[in-house]
Amino acid sequence: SDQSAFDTDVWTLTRFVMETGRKAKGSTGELTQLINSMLTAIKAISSAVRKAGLAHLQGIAGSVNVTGDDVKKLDVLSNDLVINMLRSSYGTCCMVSEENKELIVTPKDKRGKYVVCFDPLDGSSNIDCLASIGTIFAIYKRVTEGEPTEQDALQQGNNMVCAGYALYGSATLVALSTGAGLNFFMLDPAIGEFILTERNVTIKPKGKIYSLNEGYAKYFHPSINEYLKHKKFPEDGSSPYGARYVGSMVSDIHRTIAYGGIFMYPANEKSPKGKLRLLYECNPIAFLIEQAGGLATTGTQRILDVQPEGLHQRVPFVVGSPDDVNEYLSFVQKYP
Ligand code: AMP
Ligand code: P6P
Repeated sequence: SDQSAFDTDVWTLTRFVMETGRKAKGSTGELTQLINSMLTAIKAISSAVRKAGLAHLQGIAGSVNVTGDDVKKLDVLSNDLVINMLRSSYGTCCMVSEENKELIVTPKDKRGKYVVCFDPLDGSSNIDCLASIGTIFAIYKRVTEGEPTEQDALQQGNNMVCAGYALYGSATLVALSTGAGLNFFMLDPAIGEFILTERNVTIKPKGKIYSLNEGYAKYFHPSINEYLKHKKFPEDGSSPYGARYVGSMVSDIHRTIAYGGIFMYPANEKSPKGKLRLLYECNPIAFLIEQAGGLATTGTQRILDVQPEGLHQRVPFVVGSPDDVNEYLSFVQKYP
């Protein structure tokens, strides 16, 4: 049995969020309640993901989502969990989910002042091969009065109040920021709480790993293939970079923050805007990466500066250690 002394003053994520909430001048507790409701959904998703193989939650649910992917049962379950937990927090006026084509408007009697854009189970095409998957979310204050509209969700990432991701990997981790640094928390299943494990996480200025799906090399813009050539055959005598690609963005992003380097889902001839969605994949990850001292760009624009036009719009996505992203940008300049 675990002989370590039982921590009777443990820093749980619930406590951490209440603490930062108390320090926020004039806060009513609404955001704290909203964040903690999101965490409840994440704990439930974690439990479902761990049981998926046994509970036969895998397999096609028979329908397809807005992106034309086969919807797996875990996707549907995760989506329902997030929507129900956020709705019952009384903190949202509307939500955007990767699984719902339309804006999800909160019933009047349950409305609050926040908007949440989320991907309930990112990487779900990896469920059946047991690769790690994740949940991603971004929180904004509404900008309209009265009936919520898409305008409340179509805000620049600069307006974000809070963002986070959960990674259902060898352990379940939550990365969270409310704009004052990036913190990591690990789920302790024994007490069903996320425990603070790393404060003010910072990404290395430069890494040694590049991460992208090179299967699209035939369709990449020359700047990408020239950059990759430089990583593989450095002309300056430096060592070539290692390649890592899980194909589940939260895994690839978390490794990039933990070890440094660059993650890319660039545009290609077949997907001129790339594949990843601005509102609930790129913006929250860009917010978190910048909190860790990293950069996040479309290749021509800082991600958080992009003015969204559609709930499910895609953007090219290059993020990671500042020196690596800036080196990539120098190739964009060199090979316009
Ligand atoms: P609230 O009254 O709870 O909606 O909070 C008002 C504002 O205070 C939020 O939009 C945040 O900018 C800040 N705030 C509230 N709670 C927290 C928290 N737990 N952590 C960080 N900032 C918070
Ligand atoms: P590709 C998973 O389906 C996902 O949305 C992201 O998690 C991941 O980064 C990307 O798609 C992988 O896409 O085209 O490399 O298979």
